[in-house]
Amino acid sequence: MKKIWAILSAIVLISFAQPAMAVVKIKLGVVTKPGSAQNIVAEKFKERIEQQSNQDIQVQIFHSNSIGNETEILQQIQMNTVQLGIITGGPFDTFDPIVRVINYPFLFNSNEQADRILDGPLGARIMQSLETSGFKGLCFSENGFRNLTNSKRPVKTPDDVKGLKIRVMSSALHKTIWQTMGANPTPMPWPIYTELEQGVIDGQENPLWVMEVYKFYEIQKYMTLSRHVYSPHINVASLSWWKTLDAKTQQLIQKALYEAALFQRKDNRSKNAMRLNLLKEKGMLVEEHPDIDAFRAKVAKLKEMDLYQEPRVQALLLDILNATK
Ligand code: EAX
Repeated sequence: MKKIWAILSAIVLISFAQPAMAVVKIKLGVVTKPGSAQNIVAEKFKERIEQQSNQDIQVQIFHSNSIGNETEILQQIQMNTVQLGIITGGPFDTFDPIVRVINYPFLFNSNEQADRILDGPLGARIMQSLETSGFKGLCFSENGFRNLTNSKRPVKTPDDVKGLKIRVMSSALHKTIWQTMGANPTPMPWPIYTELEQGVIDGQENPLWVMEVYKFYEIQKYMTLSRHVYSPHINVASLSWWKTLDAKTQQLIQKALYEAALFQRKDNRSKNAMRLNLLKEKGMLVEEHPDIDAFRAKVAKLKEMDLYQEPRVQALLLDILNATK
């Protein structure tokens, strides 16, 4: 009996001496499905943070539209009913016009350039600005360079785009880009397979992984390697939630998410050549050398448009254009 008491009091003492840290539970939202660029970041982050925090931080991933489209996920992050999101740049447009700067057409011409700008002080200005809308910007991962596909005809020059019904992300900028190119754009949230299949829209634009993972080769005959927009994910936390975390927890999360982003960018880029081959094997006809100068000329006037007239937005655009000359 004595022995039992001794053991019990030892247990009580130990548990008082080392109060268990309250477990931090994170709901993380992505709109796309497992195997997608966003999910690769989310899964890598979950694996790292749970391991690095000895399970004191736990992540539940909501994917495949289970908690809504990207705009709806962002609204839930603002309200702190969801804590983290790996979200494509486009739908941030209506929350803060500054993100239009990184979706500017033909802004970056290489992955290295995108990394240098986004990971540096210019990218930090975007993250800083997002706080005004209730987001804590943590880091960028990537969807990648976007390419046009359609079911109607080969596209090599802007003339070929005329009148094509193109689905674009929920973004005033993306809509304007395609209007300026001469197409007939319709903003529509993800996913869009059914609309393409039924011919409600003729085409869409996305990085190569999307055509593979979502099997767009089944319903889109033509692809143009237009690389017209580099499409980052902006990885954000709910600002009101973030402020409740202690500094150590914040650092752990920030570090694990950045590691996951670096892992995913590398992974995504390493697969592009293989994907291009696969899409051709599946029967897509690929225009590999479109007249980029002609497309670029069409959208040159965008920076003078209302979309960019807010002084801080205009200033950042000019700074990034200078830094990427
Ligand atoms: O990642 O809506 C879009 O076109 C996005 O690129 C989508 O989330 C696929």
